[in-house]
Amino acid sequence: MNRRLPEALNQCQRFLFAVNSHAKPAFSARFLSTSRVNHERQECQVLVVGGGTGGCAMAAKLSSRLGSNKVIVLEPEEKHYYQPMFTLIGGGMKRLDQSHRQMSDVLPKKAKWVKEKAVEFDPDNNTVSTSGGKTIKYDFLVIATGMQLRYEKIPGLVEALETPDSNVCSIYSPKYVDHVYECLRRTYKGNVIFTFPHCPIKCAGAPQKIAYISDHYFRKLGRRENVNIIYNTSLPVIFGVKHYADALMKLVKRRNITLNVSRNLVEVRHGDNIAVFEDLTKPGEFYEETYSMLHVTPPMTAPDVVANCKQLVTPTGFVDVDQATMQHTKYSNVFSIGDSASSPNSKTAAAAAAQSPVVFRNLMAAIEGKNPTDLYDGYSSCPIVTGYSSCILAEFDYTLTPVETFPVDQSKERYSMFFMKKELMPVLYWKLMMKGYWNGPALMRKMFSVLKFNKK
Ligand code: UQ1
Repeated sequence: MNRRLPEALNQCQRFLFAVNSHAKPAFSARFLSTSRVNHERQECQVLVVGGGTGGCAMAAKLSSRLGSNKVIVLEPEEKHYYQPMFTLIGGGMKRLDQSHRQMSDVLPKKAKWVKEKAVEFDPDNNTVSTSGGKTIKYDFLVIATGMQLRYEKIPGLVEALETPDSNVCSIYSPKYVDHVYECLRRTYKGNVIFTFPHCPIKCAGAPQKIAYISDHYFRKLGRRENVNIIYNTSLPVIFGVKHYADALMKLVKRRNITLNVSRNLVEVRHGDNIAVFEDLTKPGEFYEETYSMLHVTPPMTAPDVVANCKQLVTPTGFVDVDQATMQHTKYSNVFSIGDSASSPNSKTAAAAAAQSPVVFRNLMAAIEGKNPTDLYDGYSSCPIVTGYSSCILAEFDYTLTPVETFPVDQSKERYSMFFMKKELMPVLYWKLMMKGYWNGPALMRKMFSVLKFNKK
């Protein structure tokens, strides 16, 4: 009887929630349709769509140069998350509340914040319409919407993630990241599986970072003997840059992590603790693996609002920009920065940092009627955290050759790089990048090489 009581209460709660969540939209929709829709028209010199990493950095640079009320930022969220902290939260090294700030504190004061969603782009008329019924007319547009997490594309996954005792977790969403450490804490044996989906994702190093952190966690607590760590990636290799892939292959072997390439998660049956994978080298061939813990990296796409505007995007739905200038290939008054752009760089905050001065200078040139001349080389960086005190700092460009900042071999695991990732990067992000003062480490790299610290 006693054991059934919480379940009954839970069901009762769920019923009340269902009643509430059905009642509310119907109620507010009635009011929306009469009095709350706003058909206001607004104008600005530059419209930045998205208040994430790229959007905030661009808004800071542009509003500081152009002055007050020239820039509008369109962003519906109340909170701005520093997403690079999510792997550390998963490992219990940081708390979720340390990863965010109020959007109003992060966006520059000289820009106007419209706290609404973009619902339609019309680049032929230089307008964007919003969820609150506004039409914003711009001279120049910066698209910085980021990517959309698509957990729902894997049958059974959302249900599993939302069932508290399912041991299925994911660092990628602020909604689920807290549960990762909880899953680690209650796992003592069995298969602990990590996945990487069959599509481009943001921070492609993160799915393996959390695997390495978990491996270290189980070792520290003496549970590793009874736990199999399995890293299943849809990619054909562990990492796209050979210099780091070689180091990671050694690490995986040394730490007895099972690496399966070309394996794509297609279903989660959380009632039976079964994950279903497709072998991408033999399409149509599926196999089941039981797990005691499953960490999922969701499929990701460009946001629907971007992908739906066919004139703006490539066939995969990303904003069709020149990969060097970041200017749109057809609309010269449109630029994109960060994860929403089609440029084939690895999608990270470091990439957005390196793109930001390029987009800024090229947009300023466009305002003056000139051609863009500043070029982005595809720089991206991925601090691959390999445990509770070590990190490999991968840095590379479009050619997938390492472009390392520091005068040491960065493919080696180091505490210094871990300290930089955990303690220095968040400060750099909030204090410099969000104010428009961080353009990536290119200058630092040049300084080290001029000082003859260059290892080559
Ligand atoms: C970086 O520029 C950046 O963007 C702010 C990150 O994201 C948080 C990073 O993790 C890294 C490593 C860089 C590159 C910076 C240096 C000093 C190598």
